[in-house]
Amino acid sequence: MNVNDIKHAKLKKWILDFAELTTPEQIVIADGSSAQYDELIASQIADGYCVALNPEKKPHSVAYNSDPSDVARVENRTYIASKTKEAAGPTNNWIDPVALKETMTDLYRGSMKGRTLYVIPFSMGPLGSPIAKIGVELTDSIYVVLNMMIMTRVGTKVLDLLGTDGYFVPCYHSVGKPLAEGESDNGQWPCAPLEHKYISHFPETREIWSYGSGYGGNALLGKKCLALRIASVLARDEGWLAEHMLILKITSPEGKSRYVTGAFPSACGKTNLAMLIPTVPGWKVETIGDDIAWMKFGDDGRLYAINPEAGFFGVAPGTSLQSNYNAMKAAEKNTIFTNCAVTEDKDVWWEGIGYDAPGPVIDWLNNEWVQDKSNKDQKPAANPNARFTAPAAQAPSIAAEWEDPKGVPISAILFGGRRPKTVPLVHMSHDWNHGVFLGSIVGSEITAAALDLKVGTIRRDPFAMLPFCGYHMGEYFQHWINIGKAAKDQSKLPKIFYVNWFRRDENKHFIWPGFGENSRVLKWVFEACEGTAKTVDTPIGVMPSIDAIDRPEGVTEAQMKELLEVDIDGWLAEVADIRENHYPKFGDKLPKELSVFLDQLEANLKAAK
Ligand code: GTP
Ligand code: SPV
Ligand code: MN
Repeated sequence: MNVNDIKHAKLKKWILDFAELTTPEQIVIADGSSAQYDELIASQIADGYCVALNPEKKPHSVAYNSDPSDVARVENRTYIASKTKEAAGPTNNWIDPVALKETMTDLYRGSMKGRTLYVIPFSMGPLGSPIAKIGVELTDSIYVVLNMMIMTRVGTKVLDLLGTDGYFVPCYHSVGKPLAEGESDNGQWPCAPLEHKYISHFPETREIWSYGSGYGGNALLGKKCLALRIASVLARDEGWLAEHMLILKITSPEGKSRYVTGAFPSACGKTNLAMLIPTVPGWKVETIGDDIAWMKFGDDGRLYAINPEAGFFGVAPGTSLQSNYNAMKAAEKNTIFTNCAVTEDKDVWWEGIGYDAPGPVIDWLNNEWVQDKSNKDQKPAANPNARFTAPAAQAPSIAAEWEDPKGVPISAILFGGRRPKTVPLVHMSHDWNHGVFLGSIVGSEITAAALDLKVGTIRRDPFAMLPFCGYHMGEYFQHWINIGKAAKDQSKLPKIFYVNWFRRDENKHFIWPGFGENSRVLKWVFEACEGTAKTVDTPIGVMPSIDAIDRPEGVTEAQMKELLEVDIDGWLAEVADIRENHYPKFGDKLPKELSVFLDQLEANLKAAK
């Protein structure tokens, strides 16, 4: 298909105008066919951008190494360019949209020289679903085309759906590395220096302009840019929720199923929870989604969630057959690996894969790397934010209904993060608004999923949406409160929980074994939804009684007590920090309800002291 065959006049003009600005050699439409995918992969292998993996180990799969400067999202180069700074709020980088468009237009001028402009028509959500949104990404990165083909629903069928005048979210992307006459990348990952990178969102006009990075959420624009930052604005305006959440289905030994979503910050365990294999006998967990949930009320007054994505862009390090069997299976074929190590027999390897490196490997920096377990300071062979891009349908745990256009009804919402202290294994809110309070105060240790932040330090990451909310976070809190008010029947709203798998002992070891053992907590959550859970009231909310959750192997009675205890002084320090450093940021946009909950929490803690 040729660009001139496009029947949507506005779309065609938009493509041709961008081509005129960026001056690519040619324009190619991503038609969504496997023939085109294979052709593009073959060209990438031939040009040295990636290596073909051993078909006996990882059929139909490749491994890329990115530029060392382009390995994760760049939060300090990510912009919400609303008309006013106030609309973007205190937690987003704001730039004036007019000035930004001027700057970026200059950067885009000639930026695709020597390259091909690919047109990627994509649908977030099952094609034609009333909840789905269509976007079109223009990019000069074949890596982006290939990843989008796994992560979203791409192709001419999307153009058919658009017809002659359908609505699409326009998304520009360029790696920002024009080629001079006769110049080639020589297989090097193309990108621009940090100061030229821009991941920009125009919430009022629903546009995305990305420049300079080829990696993950910076470049696969359906994901964080459309499905979270732009969608959060649409959701606010249209009365639904666009969230950084996994979606799972849990089934009890009696055969009763419930659906649970969970918002944890980047690299804090969503993919793992969505795919876990329960250690509690008789229970079953299946996967609907691992990163993003769009939730709307159904006619029955319940909140229904869909996964707008079609693949997993999962963290590789730490993923093993023991920790996440389903992810390993999902990524055993038809997968793109990025910044993993490659073994001599052309398989991938990473830290925490469950076995030692089988001989020397080529590390993510393209150097030979020999494992030295005596050297605790050895640099890792895989980048800590190395990822696999795998089709969701390949996970053995995928639920039959994962593409149901009406979504699945949600019984429980979990919030969480990495907290070495203070926050217990699990507690439940008293009601929806109290749950909104819990979401608003979430904090977490920073992980390698963003480039420009100090790994390990704790920051507040409300609703795990700090880097992904397209508007004022105070208004976002209010929107959550409004959704609760809009429920026809309060008793049908999901129950809200705050979980923490990441408590550490004095030797910095995790106290809770996590992964499959998290099913013990999911079981309690399930029982709380049924009204059969053993609970105690505490100053912070409703908690399991000490015998409510069976102790996993390796956790002592004293440790279990510690995991389920309310650390009064720790929580008082938490309250003080929220009061001094967190809530004041939102000014008069902070919903009154939330400061009342904070006062109440402080009073409860003082009374218990
Ligand atoms: P994004 O894709 O960045 O949004 O991350 P995510 O929230 O899906 O995180 P993921 O499940 O990929 O986990 C990130 C890292 O945390 C991996 O190295 C996991 O092995 C580790 N992890 C996940 N769950 C647990 C857990 O229950 N306990 C411990 N200790 N580590 C976990
Ligand atoms: C995250 O950082 O939350 C991710 C990875 O899911 S990325 O797609 O790069 O944003
Ligand atoms: Mn994520």
